[in-house]
Amino acid sequence: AFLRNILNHQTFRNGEVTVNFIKNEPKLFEFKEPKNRANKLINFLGEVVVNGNPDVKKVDPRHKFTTPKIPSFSKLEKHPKGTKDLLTELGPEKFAEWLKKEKKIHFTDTTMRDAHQSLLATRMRTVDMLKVAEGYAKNFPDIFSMEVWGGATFDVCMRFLQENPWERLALLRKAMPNVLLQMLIRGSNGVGYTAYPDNLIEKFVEKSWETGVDVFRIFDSLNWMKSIEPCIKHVRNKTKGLAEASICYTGDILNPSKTKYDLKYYIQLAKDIENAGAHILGVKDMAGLLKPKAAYELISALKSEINIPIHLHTHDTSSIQSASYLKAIEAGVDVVDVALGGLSGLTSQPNFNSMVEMLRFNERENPLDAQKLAEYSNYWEVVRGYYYPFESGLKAGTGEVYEHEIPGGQYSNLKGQAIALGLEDKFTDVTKMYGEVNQMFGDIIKVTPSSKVVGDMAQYMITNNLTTEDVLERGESISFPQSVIGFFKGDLGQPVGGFPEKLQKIILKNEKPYTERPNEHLEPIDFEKEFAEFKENFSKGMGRELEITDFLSFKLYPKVFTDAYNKHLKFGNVMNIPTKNFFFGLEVGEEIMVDIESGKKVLISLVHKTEADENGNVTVFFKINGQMRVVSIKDNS
Ligand code: 3PY
Ligand code: ZN
Repeated sequence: AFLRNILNHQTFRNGEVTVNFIKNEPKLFEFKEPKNRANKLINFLGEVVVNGNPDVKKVDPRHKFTTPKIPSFSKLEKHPKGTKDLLTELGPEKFAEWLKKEKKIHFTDTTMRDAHQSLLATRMRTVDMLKVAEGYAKNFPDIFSMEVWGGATFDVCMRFLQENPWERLALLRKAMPNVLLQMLIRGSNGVGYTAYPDNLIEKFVEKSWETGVDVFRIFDSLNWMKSIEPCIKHVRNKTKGLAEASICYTGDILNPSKTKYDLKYYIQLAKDIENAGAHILGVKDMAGLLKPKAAYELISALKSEINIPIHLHTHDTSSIQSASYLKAIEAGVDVVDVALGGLSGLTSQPNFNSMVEMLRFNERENPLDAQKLAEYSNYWEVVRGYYYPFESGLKAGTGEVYEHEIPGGQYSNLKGQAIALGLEDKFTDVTKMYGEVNQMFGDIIKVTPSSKVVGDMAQYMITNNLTTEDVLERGESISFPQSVIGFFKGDLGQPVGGFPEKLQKIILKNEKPYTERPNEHLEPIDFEKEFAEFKENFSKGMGRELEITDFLSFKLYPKVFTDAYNKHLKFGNVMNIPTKNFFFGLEVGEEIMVDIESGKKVLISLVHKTEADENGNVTVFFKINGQMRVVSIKDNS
């Protein structure tokens, strides 16, 4: 074991061994760790075998799992030069100029972020991404970017998947060093649901860049420049990446009776974004409301009014968004967001494979290899089967989205929440109420976190049998959800046109609202002091040194991080357990191979489990590398 530790040590592998190497490296004498890690793994697997994964609410015993086929690629060949190399060579300004001059349409692949956020409640695990990431980057170096991080992934990684989001990013960076990696950041709300101190967001941006993010898609959930602008500055000052600040599209610019968000409004916002220093303009159609003709008019107008390239994002909830892309492409949009077939459509992005074909022999064709793309789409389609408990159940596109305007990324979550609250039968009522609440709130931009406020209120009203009139007439006696109170106080910033005053008074009761940036009320973080305290409090560690990125995770999500930390102490690193076994456990006789540290695998099989004894304990027999191990698990049923 000692020899193996030496051989595996980076210093040794780099050929930098000096006489003091062994003396200075106490870790070389740590042999027990792998055994310990394997034991922790069977604690986790034993729990799932006996009680199920707490995140899986319903198991379908008839569900058939199939094994995905990983498209071939050469491990030995280097990654071909791609967009990341071009960014390094040109720097962000020149890169943006290059992009604007490109004739062919460019694509962002959202499969590893928004697609599964919108179809599978963000549950996609890193192992499933890593199986194809390297090959994909080698096969498609021309892709504009891979959206792999941010949005809800940060929270869900820790809360439900027991993964470290920073580790995911670092691993994807390593597997895809040649293409741009993209994240979604909610302006001053970072990757959370509330405002954070400015210096926390600044450090977060800096560390995201260092770990692997190149393109920062920045937005604010109320299109409030005061929240977008500082974030653009952080990207410009702390990274060499691209600041892609976005307008969030809502309503319908073609509808003459919807005057709040008209073409003029969007053009002014786009100009403000350009003037604030963005390298790229994002047009973020989070609910998929941008109809084809509107897309043509909006993109044409933006193209003539601003000088930076334009990147369009939509969700195919209505199922007509590929038509909008076609019109936007005709109007000169530079990049569009798509998801590989198997994880595309409905609340996700339009189908990448079909988009490529739609534009075949078009003057803006991007000549990607359809055969190879199909192999990746098939991979994801099969992998998707492992995540069936998280499917939203939406079977067809819906025109109702133009009424309720629920963002694609929220739809599957809202459905899950409705089920948890026993409101499954009333889901249509919830979506209807969502639209009503939006009107009551003054027709606001709805995207995380403002969309969560509208969703919380809609569910609250349905659960308590309340109508809009009830709220307006006897709201004084109603105690509203915390997120709604915070919103009306000003915690998410200021909506376009301000708050409806009467409702604001009803909801806030005696609390006073404010109109400054919420961040101005927040104390800056003292990194040196607080990081030291953090290291002390979490001293049992993760089997490694705690890093500043762990501290950032803690500051963004204190409770979620603490829970994840405690689970880590008990179960160790569960990220490499195959997805089927992570969610559904093992069957008797089933044998799996799990990576417990880079390159070191253990073979685990389930031999037998007993009935629960009189104390409710089940004894589970595993074999680890052929050796019998036993765990006792309390049956919670
Ligand atoms: C997020 O903020 O997570 C979104 O995807 C918004 O559309
Ligand atoms: Zn989206």
